[in-house]
Formats: sequence, C-alpha cells, structure tokens
Amino acid sequence: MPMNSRFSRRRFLAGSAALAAAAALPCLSRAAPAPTVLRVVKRSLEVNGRAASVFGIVQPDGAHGVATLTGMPFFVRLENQAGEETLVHWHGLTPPSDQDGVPGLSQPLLAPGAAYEYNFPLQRAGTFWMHSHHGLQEQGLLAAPLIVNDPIDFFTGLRDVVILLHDFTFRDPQEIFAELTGGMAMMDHSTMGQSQKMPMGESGDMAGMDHSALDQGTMGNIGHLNDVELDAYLANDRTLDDPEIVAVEPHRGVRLRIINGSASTNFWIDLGALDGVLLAADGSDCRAAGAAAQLARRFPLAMSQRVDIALYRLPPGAHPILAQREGDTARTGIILATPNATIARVPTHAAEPAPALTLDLERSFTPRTLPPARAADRRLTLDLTGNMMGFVWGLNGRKFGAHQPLPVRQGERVEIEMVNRTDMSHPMHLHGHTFQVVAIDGQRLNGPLRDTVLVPVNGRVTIAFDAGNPGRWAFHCHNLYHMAAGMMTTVEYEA
Ligand SMILES: [Cu+2]
Repeated sequence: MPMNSRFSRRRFLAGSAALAAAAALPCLSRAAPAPTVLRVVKRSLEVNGRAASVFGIVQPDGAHGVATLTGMPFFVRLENQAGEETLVHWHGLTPPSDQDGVPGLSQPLLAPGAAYEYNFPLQRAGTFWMHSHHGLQEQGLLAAPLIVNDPIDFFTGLRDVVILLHDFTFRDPQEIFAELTGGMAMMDHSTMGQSQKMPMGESGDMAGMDHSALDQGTMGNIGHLNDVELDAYLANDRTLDDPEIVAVEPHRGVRLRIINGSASTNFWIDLGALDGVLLAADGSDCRAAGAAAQLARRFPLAMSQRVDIALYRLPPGAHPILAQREGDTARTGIILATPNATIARVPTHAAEPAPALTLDLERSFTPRTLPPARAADRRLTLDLTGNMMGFVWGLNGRKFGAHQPLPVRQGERVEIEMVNRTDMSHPMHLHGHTFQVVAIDGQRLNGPLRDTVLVPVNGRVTIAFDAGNPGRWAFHCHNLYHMAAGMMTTVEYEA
C-alpha cells in the first residue's frame, strides 16, 4: 500500500482530537486570522488489492476536510492541485450564493494551480461535507468531511467518530455515463447560459447497456433501486476486507457522524446489536416524535444525507458499524473496538439484500427546536420526471439548461411539493437553505430539518423553508448520474 494512502487514512479523524485540544485553550492570539488551506489533490488508493487514482481534499498536514467550531467564520483557501478544473460545494452550509461552489451559478470553475478564498459566518453546528460540483468528479472521491462542532459538544463525553461512505469504481465515470445514456452529452453547469436550446426528452439507443443488470434492481412497486454497477463500497477509504479499526474505551460513549458521499448508492446504516440514539439528520438536531422509539439499530441514509448517532456506554468488544446498499447484499463499514477485543472478519456481503429505503426516519423524528408555525406564502409543485430507458431525467419534464426556475421572494415561507413520476427514488437536495419535511403523500407532519430528502417511487414529499438567502440556488437530484443527465433546476429570488 502506498505510504501517502496510509498516512491520509490515519489523518482522517485526527481533526476532531486537535480541535478538542484547541477548544480547551482560551483564545489569546491577536494575530490576523489565516484561512484554513484545503487542497484538491490526486492521490493513490488501494482497493481490493488494486491501485486506483482518486481525488482528495486535504489540509497541508494531510488531514481530510475540515473540523471547525461555531462562532468562527468559515474561512478557507481552496487550492486546486488536481491538474484539472474543479469547484467544491460546501454541502449543508448556507453561504452567500456566490460562495456555494456551483459552476455557472456561484463562480467560474477553479483553474488548475489557482485558488479561491471563502469567508462567511457559520450558522450552526453539524455534520456536513464538501464535494466537487463539476462533472463526475464526485465519483472519483472528490469529497471530504466538513464538521462544525459546538464547543458544548466537548462536554457531552461522546467521542466523535466520522465515517465518510463512498461507492467506488475502477472505471472512468464518463464511460459509465456514456453507457447509461447511449452517448448523450453530459450537462455542464458552467455553460448553462449557452445551453438553453438543449432538446428535451431525447432518448438514447441503450447502446452498451446491460439489461440484466437493470432487471436485478427491480423490486416490485418500489421501482429500480440501483442503476450503476460498482466495484467496491468504502468507509473512510477502506473496504470490509481491511476496515478501519477505531479504538474506543469500554463503557464510554461515541457520536457517529456518518456521511453518505456516494455518487449513486443509498445505504442502510446497521449498528448490529448496539442501540443508537439519533441526534441529528443532515446536521440539524432532532428527537423522536410522539410515541416513536428513542433507540434504533438501523437508519436509512440516502445519497448526500448525514446522520449523527450517539452510542452510550459501549460494551467491551468489537462492534461493526455497517452500511449496506439498498436492494443489494454489498456493504462496508468500520469497527469500534475496545482494548484487547477479538476482531472477527465481517464479510463484504450480507446474507440478505437490504430493502428499499423508507421515509420512516422522516415520520419518526422531529426537530429538536421546531421552526415557528406559519402558513405558506407560496406553494410550488415540482414533478420528478424521466426514466431509465435512454437515461432521460429531468424536473417538470425539462432538463437543466431548459429548466424553468422556481421563483421565491425574500421573507416568504415557501412550500414545494415534489411528486415522483418516475420508476426510481430520487434524493432531492436544495442548496443554500435548510428545509423541514412537512408532508408525505399529502399527510402533514412535523418532520426533521434536512437539506436532502428521498422522494420514493410513487411518492410525494413536501418541504418548507423560509426564503432568507437571496440568490440563484441549485435544486437537484443527488444521484450524480441523474444530475449529470439534467435532473436539476434552480430556486431564484425575485427582485
Ligand atoms: Cu435521481
């Protein structure tokens, strides 16, 4: 295994420990604040005994991503050392729109060798992440954790354990996309202004498509679950053949911060025999609603979503924390181990395929602090449209570029009902805002605050948010290949 890969693995979680030490010190320095440097790099990784070239976002000391504190600005210098254009989105944060990292909407692409500075206030603590919003770079692991701690976190006695999940392929993602679409051109955000004449509803000829692979993903009325075949599933860059072992103290507690950084994979998080308490979803604190159980062992985690799960009083032993792909037996994970625990090998495949993700979490959890009740000033409907045949995906029947922006006005309470008219579920992500899930299939509820929600096959999900962050904001399916095919629109503030 290459040295740099080992080094970077060790450094994955070091940020939290350093941060704890920093938080214990009073702020005495009067020196001018310097930005945290983040470098987009190429690095090598060994997966299933084979070398792969992937991206990374690292600090000069090799730490992946950023761990910071509320009360501090998000002050970052992003340097592009990847040898190709890129742009990084701060997923879940609510920056001014020109710092949101979406090519064509926020900023031009960052040229190789160039740097951008970002500086904006952090609104809240939580588990976030950062990833490329350009082309298919996210499939090449151009992503990293972005953790915002509340100083009070250090007094809970819970130790942070960050787990970044990825789906992985040895193939060139462009080749996968070309197979899916039958050679259709990929949407390029950065040329949005010129792409208004994009023909709509064009269908590819399914050239090179493996029909049997599609059929395997069909499970009754839940539609197709997986449309891309992948080579491995990673937790902090490692498979279950060589998992990360996190040393933990017996009878102490852990706060899992699990990020689904996959390009096209929904996971079930499986705590095995451990009982977990869901502390937050997508970085927003939540609690069990009504009579829902406080403790759970399985949690749905759609693409780009995060869950923070507390494990109190860990028993002595080895405890696998697993993520299993929906509709599949494939899984990945890490192992929490107390001193001298016997660590058994966990197979990379479970005995049974995991079912389709559900909205049980949205039905069972409510925000820790409810947003003020208020009637909607504006109600919008968004149809999720398209199909697997020819890999045509869009919103309201249109591809990005030919899309009609969703208008909002500063100060409004906005509700958007998303209606899935396709044969796949879609994890829908709104930039620049935190929304509440307020209805499922027309039934009102006080669901959690999120930035991404899964809209199941035949399902309707309504989100509500207060329009308080002016600009043009991306609103898209977080399945990377669906987005690349055009499943994206914008929410735009009227003057
Ligand atoms: Cu989708």
